[in-house]
Amino acid sequence: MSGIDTDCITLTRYVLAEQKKHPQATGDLTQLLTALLTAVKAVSSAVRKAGIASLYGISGTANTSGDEQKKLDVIANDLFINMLKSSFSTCLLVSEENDNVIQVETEKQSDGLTFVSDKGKYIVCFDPLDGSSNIDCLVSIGSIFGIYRKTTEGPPTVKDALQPGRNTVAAGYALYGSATMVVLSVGNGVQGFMLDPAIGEFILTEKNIKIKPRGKIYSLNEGYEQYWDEATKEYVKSKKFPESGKPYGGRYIGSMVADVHRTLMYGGIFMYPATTQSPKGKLRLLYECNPMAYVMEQAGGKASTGTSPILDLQPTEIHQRSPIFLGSKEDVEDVEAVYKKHAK
Ligand code: P6P
Repeated sequence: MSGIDTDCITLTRYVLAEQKKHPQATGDLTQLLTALLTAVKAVSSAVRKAGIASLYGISGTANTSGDEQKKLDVIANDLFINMLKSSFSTCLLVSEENDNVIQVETEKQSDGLTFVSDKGKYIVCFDPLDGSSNIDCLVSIGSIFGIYRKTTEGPPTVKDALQPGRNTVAAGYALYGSATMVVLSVGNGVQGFMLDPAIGEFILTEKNIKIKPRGKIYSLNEGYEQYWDEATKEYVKSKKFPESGKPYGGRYIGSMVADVHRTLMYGGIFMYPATTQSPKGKLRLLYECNPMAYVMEQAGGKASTGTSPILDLQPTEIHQRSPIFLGSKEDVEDVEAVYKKHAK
């Protein structure tokens, strides 16, 4: 039968092969990613049948940001937490949906058969369903994750989650769009895996993704122009009214994973700057900005606050926000040059 790749590279095969490059590797990261992918597959299934299963609508509970939680938000969060907790590879979790860190304790379940342990060495920061305000209009949404190694002795504390993005061990996102795709970096470039629902496996379809050094698209919410700082106003104006050449195209979906994925694949720049309404920006450092910044740098791009690399920021609070400009290296450097000029 034509069309069947009998030797396709699944995400599991890719991660195992990467693990074998590190003799000291114990397989815990592979185990963690396998558990995380199970959660992604289950979220993908829930997102796809949301209309049928009438999973739309408000669940009636609110998260850290005060956003109304949609039912899919709650399902996605529970899936990520339960799969990661029971993977025996995590000790601490940070979720956009939970006010505080989630300790992975040692506990024996009543059935005596299953238990979770805080002996895992990884910390996972995740947004289980980002862009959920777009659920009811079927715009693409996604899950974002960043994985760190616990570097301290003793029981895990919130300080173990407050690591700079530079310490990332692996990061990526799942995009629930016309298909479900996982984009992942384990520190050796960026790979894209498409979910084949027929076999429930993620298949390598985009090898060694590299972002163009310069693009032709800028992406931000122009409705907030009156709230931008002068540097952002000057930069965006220069894209729309260039001194020479054609203007950039404007694209903005309002779903970070979709906007970032388009930027990665087509080039250009995605921006969520600080505004007078959101002085620290809107997007969260630990589970939105850092994972996306890591993927962008691994793909040859850049991610900046406008004045410094996102990955160099030292977090002080698990839900802290950061301004972010990410994408093609030369486009981000243009923004930094404008900020530098305005700093004088
Ligand atoms: P705004 C979605 O609610 C989200 O968290 C990101 O996915 C997206 O990039 C951003 O907020 C959109 O925010 O203020 O433009 O609606």
